[in-house]
Parts: sequence; structure tokens; C-alpha cells
Amino acid sequence: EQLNAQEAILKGMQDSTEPTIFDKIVSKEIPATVLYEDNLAMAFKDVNPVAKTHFLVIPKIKAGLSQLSKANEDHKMLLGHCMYVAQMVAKQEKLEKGFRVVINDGVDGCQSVYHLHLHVIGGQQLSWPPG
Ligand code: D5M
Repeated sequence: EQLNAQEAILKGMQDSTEPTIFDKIVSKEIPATVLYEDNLAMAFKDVNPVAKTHFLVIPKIKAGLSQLSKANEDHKMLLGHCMYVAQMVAKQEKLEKGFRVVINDGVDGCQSVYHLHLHVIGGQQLSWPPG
């Protein structure tokens, strides 16, 4: 029910931003180790892990969300869904002792792929603060 409502919203959200490598992962043009997938989101292993466990959660339809700071009211459900998927896959990956969720935004945030993604890292003791 809720997924259908969200899909209806997304249908109306044209995406003017350039396709990224993550669009090719969604369309299976390039391979990835997919850990979870539903109609709205996908989780796959990061090719450049910074911790023992490192996966990304992305909305399958970019819907104008090249980066978090482009979010508007219409993105709330999609953002919430990605956050929910992050903790669900963290459980699936047995991150019982905790984990970290990071979104890099823009140049200062060291964002390199302009298709919104949540980093989920863990599987070991992490340090704080990040640089
Ligand atoms: O992080 C972008 C992240 O995306 C970075 O940790 C590498 C990862 N990446 C890039 N290409 C791939 C492919 N093809 N598969 C899996 N992971 C990938 P950012 O927050 O934008 O700096």
C-alpha cells in the first residue's frame, strides 16, 4: 500500500540530473553485490570499503535527489524508506554491536557520486570524530 503510494509520487518526479554509475547498478548494466532490493531502494556492497562491513543504500529512482541538500517535502517518504532499509540490512549483515550511517553531501562533504546514498559502515569498532 505505502510502496504503491510512494511509487505514484515518484512517477511524477522527473529527474533532470545526469545518470550516474549507481543508475547502471540499478539497471544491472554493471554488477554489484546486492544485499537487498525492493521497488524503491537497493543496498549493495561499497567497492571501496572503509570498514569490515561497508554497504550503500540508494533510492532506485533518483527523483531529483542527486544529493541530500536537494531534498524537498516530496522526498520525505523516500528518505525515511532508505533509512529504514539501512537498519534492516544492518541486521541482515549481523551488525548487532552497532554501526554508522553517513551521507556525504557536496564538495565539503566529500561526495563523489551524485545519486543520493547512505553509507552503512560497521563490523568493527569505529572511531569518532571523522575528519
Ligand atoms: O561515496 C561514493 C561511494 O561509492 C564510494 O565509497 C565508492 C562507492 N562506489 C563507487 N562506484 C561503485 C560501484 N561501482 N559499486 C559499488 N560502490 C561504488 P561518496 O559519498 O559519494 O563519496
